[in-house]
Amino acid sequence: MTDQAPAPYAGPQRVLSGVQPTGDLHLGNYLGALVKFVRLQHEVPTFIFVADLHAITEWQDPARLKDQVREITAAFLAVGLDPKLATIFPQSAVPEHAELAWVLNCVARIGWLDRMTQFKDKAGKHKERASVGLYAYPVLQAADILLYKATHVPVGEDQRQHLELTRDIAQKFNHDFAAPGFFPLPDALTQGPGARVMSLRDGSVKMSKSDPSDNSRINLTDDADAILQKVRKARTDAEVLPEKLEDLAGRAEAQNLVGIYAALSGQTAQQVLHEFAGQGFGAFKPKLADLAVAVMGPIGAEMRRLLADPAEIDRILADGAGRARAIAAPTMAEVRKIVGFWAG
Ligand code: AQP
Repeated sequence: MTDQAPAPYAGPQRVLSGVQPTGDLHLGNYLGALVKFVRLQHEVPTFIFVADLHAITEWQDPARLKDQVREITAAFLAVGLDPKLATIFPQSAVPEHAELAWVLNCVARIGWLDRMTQFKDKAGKHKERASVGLYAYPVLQAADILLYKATHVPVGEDQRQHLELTRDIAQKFNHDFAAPGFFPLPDALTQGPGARVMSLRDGSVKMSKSDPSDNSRINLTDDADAILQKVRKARTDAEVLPEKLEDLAGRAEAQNLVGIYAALSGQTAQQVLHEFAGQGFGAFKPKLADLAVAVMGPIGAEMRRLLADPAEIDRILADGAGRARAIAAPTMAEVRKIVGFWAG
């Protein structure tokens, strides 16, 4: 044993992220993840997948799942992902994700998974009835990332804990199998004004596809009328907007709406307050609704146009799956050798 630091990862930079096909994408997914994908595709080789393996950790109608994958792909394209720049693929088309997840299940410790707050939130009071897959979800996520030796993972703030787990798993694999620097320790890219968009009905919980109230979120497919109604009904308080950001403390709903306005307009929250200080929500909400319609409206329209040609979406996904597998298969072959598998 030496006390030298292990060799750092020396491979190329790669970006990877995924989105589950579990329902309509919303403003939180858009600001927390999708806009970052679009920016990064110009800077670093970028892999974006539709996470159908993750989706079935909770029940999905098999007759709908392929269409759900197409809908998420249409959203990727509509926000500006370019399949020539980014590799866009369905997770289940690359079987190495599940294979690496098994190996990493044997690296991750139960104590580590027991600390994952997303499992606690999703399983609720009846965790004994949750699927084993839901519990092991963060290990599959580690496999998704490490299969491509991704160095940067753009995600919303809610995923930060899972990314820390991925780093722990990578470090333990590299150490236990005496493969220093084999897997990178990826960085979560969570920064940005839309890193944590909250529900429009309750500023203490995140905006989510699975929230039973459709009024809690703005969907990418909402038309102008639906967006106007949802913003109008958004929960707020009776006070006016303050001049200074620190004076928003303790006003979760107000903070959320100001944050959304800032993210959609490309300003800081402080700049937004500068513009609206002294005004109440009666004045602020219509401005926010107009801005949301201006940004989201064209995305929904483009999604509808793309979904009218599912064959083209399928072609993009098949092409992406081939390109993804060209990276994934050699990594998995190396893992088999490192672990000492018979079929190595
Ligand atoms: N409210 C949010 N604010 C910012 N980012 C968010 N993300 C999700 N909600 C917010 C980010 O969107 C990406 C895709 O998420 P996902 O669909 O794979 O899973 P999720 O995080 O579980 O999203 P939802 O909407 O809450 O789905 P359900 O309800 O099915 O669990 C991720 O980068 C996520 O951080």
